[in-house]
Amino acid sequence: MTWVAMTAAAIVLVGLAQLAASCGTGQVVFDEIVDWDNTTVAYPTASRSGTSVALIGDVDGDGTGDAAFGSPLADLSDGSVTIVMLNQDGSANSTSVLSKATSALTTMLSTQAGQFGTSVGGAGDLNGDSVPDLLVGAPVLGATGKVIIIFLTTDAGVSSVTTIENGVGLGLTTLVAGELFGSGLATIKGVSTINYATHALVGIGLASGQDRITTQIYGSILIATLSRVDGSVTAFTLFDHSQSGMAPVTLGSGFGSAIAAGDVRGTGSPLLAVGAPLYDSARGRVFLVDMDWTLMAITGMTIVEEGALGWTPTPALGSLSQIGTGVMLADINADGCVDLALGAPGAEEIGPNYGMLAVLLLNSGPSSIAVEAFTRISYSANPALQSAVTSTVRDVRI
Ligand SMILES: [Ca+2]
Ligand SMILES: [Ca+2]
Ligand SMILES: [Ca+2]
Repeated sequence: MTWVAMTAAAIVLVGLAQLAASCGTGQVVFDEIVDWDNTTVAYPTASRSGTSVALIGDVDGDGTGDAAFGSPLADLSDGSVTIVMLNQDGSANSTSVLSKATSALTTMLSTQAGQFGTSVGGAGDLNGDSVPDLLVGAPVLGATGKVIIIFLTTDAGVSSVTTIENGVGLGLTTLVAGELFGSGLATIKGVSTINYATHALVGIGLASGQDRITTQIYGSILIATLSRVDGSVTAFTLFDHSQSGMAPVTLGSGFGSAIAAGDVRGTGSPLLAVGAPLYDSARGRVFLVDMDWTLMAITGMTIVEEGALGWTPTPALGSLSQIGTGVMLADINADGCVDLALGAPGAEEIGPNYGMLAVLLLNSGPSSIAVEAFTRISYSANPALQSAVTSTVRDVRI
């Protein structure tokens, strides 16, 4: 099993292994670490490379899935995304950088520092040419932020581009200026009402989303159904703080900074994990959001934070840990129960560097969510990482 853990200085693929036991028990151990650094993948400097990452499918058709990572502060915050063709062992075979220097993106990205690459996502092929395509969030591009859908060629070039924004898939005034639309991106699988042969479902974060009644900023998420003919939005729902089920989200929490989806309860229906890393002056937390996908409604929220649900990390993460800057849901230990991983880039550490990745092994059911074991992956806790990890963990994806 391969993870991609992103840091500002290196990109680390971590293979994790564990003997399967009953759900949520046991210990996660490292199986393999593959480090991408500037000798294997060229990063733009001071670009926050690794702010986002996604495994996007097999772009070049060699049988191995490929990856993409964002560098939103590249080129004075115009941003870039690097597509990495992977070898089977997780090493980089070749790379392709998408930025305003890419002709299909020049006009869109040249107008301002839009932080293209703040989020990246893969929803498979969205234009019917069998090549997986790429979604990229640029949360300060234009007044409201945009999600850009990039139709890829097999050499990781761009065949064409479309967007999700006001007037393109959304209503003319769906998004309000300054909401940071595209701060997080997730592909949502397993929703019974979606025909995945013809459509994809994605969750998009608005980390500064406004309550539409009070105009105060809480953070929001937008769920969009995309056509696999041309990537266009065929339906969407915006969950701002004024909507039913959103009351637990607090002011200024950055809700929507990161999103993931997975069938945590084992009911056959995914819930969402939504990061709110600015909660409590940047302590951060994650909301597990139960959804009624037929009604497209939020039915409940479970809060994951230090000290809750049985997660009691030692040493404590501290008051600026920014829990939920990155989130991932996946069955990490292959025991049949979906687990949660969290990036906490400000977590206090023993040693010179802050930041950690928390792996929370869950044992959940239709009416309960419990953390039964947890593992700290960080500079100080894992000597094997010390040669690779020199800065903070932003994001994790499987
Ligand atoms: Ca490939
Ligand atoms: Ca395609
Ligand atoms: Ca599991």
